[in-house]
Amino acid sequence: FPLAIPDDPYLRDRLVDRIGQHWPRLLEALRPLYGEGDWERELASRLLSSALDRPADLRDLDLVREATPDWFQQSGMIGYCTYIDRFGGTLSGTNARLDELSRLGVTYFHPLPLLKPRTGDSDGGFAVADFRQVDPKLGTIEDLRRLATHLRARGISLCLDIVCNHTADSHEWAVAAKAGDKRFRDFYHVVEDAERVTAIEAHLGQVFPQTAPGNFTFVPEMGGHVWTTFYPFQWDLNYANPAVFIEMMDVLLYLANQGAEVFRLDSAPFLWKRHGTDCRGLPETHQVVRAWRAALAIAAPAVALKAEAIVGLGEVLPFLGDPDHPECHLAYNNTAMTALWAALATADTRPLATCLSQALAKPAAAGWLTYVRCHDDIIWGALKDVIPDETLGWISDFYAGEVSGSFADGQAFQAEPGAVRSTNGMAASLAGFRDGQDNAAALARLRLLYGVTFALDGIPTIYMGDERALTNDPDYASEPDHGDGRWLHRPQMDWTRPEGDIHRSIARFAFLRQNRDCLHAANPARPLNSPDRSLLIFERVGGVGDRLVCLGWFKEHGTVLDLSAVLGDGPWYDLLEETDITEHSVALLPWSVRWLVKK
Ligand code: OTU
Repeated sequence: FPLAIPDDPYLRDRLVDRIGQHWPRLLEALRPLYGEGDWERELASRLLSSALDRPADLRDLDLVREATPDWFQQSGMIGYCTYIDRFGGTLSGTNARLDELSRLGVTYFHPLPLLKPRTGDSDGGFAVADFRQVDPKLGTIEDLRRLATHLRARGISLCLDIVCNHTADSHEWAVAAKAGDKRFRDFYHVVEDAERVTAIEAHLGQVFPQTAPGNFTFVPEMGGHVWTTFYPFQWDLNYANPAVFIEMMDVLLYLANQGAEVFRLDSAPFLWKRHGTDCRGLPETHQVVRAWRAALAIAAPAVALKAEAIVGLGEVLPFLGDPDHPECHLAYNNTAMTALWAALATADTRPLATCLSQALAKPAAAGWLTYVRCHDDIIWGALKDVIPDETLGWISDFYAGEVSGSFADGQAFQAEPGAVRSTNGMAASLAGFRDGQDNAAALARLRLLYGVTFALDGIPTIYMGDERALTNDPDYASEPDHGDGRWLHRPQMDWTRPEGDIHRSIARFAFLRQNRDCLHAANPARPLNSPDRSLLIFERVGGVGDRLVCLGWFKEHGTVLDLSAVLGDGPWYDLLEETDITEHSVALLPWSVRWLVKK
């Protein structure tokens, strides 16, 4: 370690050990990228000052987490995700709504981006103008600290987005770069030659081909084309510059010291660029993530990293690293989510079972975040290895309501030419819920998706409003800067909407997870041989003989199936219905879920 460690009792007791363990890992990850150099002293100095600034209560949390490294794998972990303005209006307004979270058993709260965004369109806050200030419309950094403290007092961990791939074009680094500051120009990728841009583009995909075509934006002040994978106002950071790594590490540590306990690494696959490749999930990207993990293990070990990589499982798994090279603690199990919707449209659960089997490849110490919906579109391409393109195209049409007999009330979103259009819409709407109609079937479908998700291994995360079957926002485009079709499923929370059965069901799923050994993430969901393609069966088996079998029936007609071959000896007890099953045969209502345990 290149610096003397100040004589401080906390540092002496804890930090020396942590540095001894993790500093070599940090260098091992970064030296292949940056060589040996002055950046090492700068990195060490930022780490030390963040460690010194860490508030006493968070230092205590560090100790607790070091003693319980499986904290995010525990069965009682339940998530909730929302935009602050849609949910509580402001950060202090959100404080007043925390009982709503506790009633659902929530222990992990992910408010979508809340740092100071650029003015005008900010891609829902994913174009950050200042990583150390809160959006003034939502509150102040003190309000954020207060919210984190209140959440922690309830046993709820705060998850914040780290928009690490890009900054807003109005971030001070971008402003300095535009003013001609060479140091900050190197924070971004600028390509002067238009032909070179074309050559690089030939290897790249497009995320928003209609609303933000291409991956470069010509910026006259920069005298060239700035790399902008997403919107033109989101400038990709240049991680080949060690100063960028250090600044973003400092942002992580700063926000950790405000009380964040999980970081969602937004757009993680895109961090490193190498001309002539598709620039997604390059090995150097993984080195960067590994280095952040080591830095946190030194200065804020209570904090977990979550990869936001909404791609095929083969590209997601590397973000969880391996025991010798840990990366993120958590990743979204997006293939399971996507396959769940595919099963609902096709009544065929086999691709979902395949995705669950493949997800067993996750390292034991890592965890999934499982979910039914989020603030983004459902990207069908993530299933290209398990479902043929033609069927994926049909499913996309199905959710856009373009297939006869479809129950869904969603919309298709942009895709590259020839690719399957993704899907927008609130979960309730995609399940067919329409206000003022008989919604029994739609509610059964929504409950089925949540019931399966809550039985999987991972942190099941509720997307705001799903607990009240909140539907699409049909007028989304009338709000300024909300032209992007994803605003269809980012409505205002309607607190007057009756809670009803779906709220009761989700709260019950959450309650039943508490302290149930077999639902700890160390016990993954293993699909069992199903006698019918519309039936998903998987088991969770705990160390003390505790076993839960989840049945998901994805068909509009009920059935009775002899499951003795799969279930083994009875009698069984249905935890959700609180009924005994003494026969070999199990009855399944249309679109239903059952959680069985041995009586
Ligand atoms: C993320 O999503 C966010 O979730 C989006 O809301 C942002 O617009 C975007 O980053 C830019 O900050 O492509 O369709 O594999 O799937 O990063 C959403 C990762 C996205 C990408 C993901 C991106």
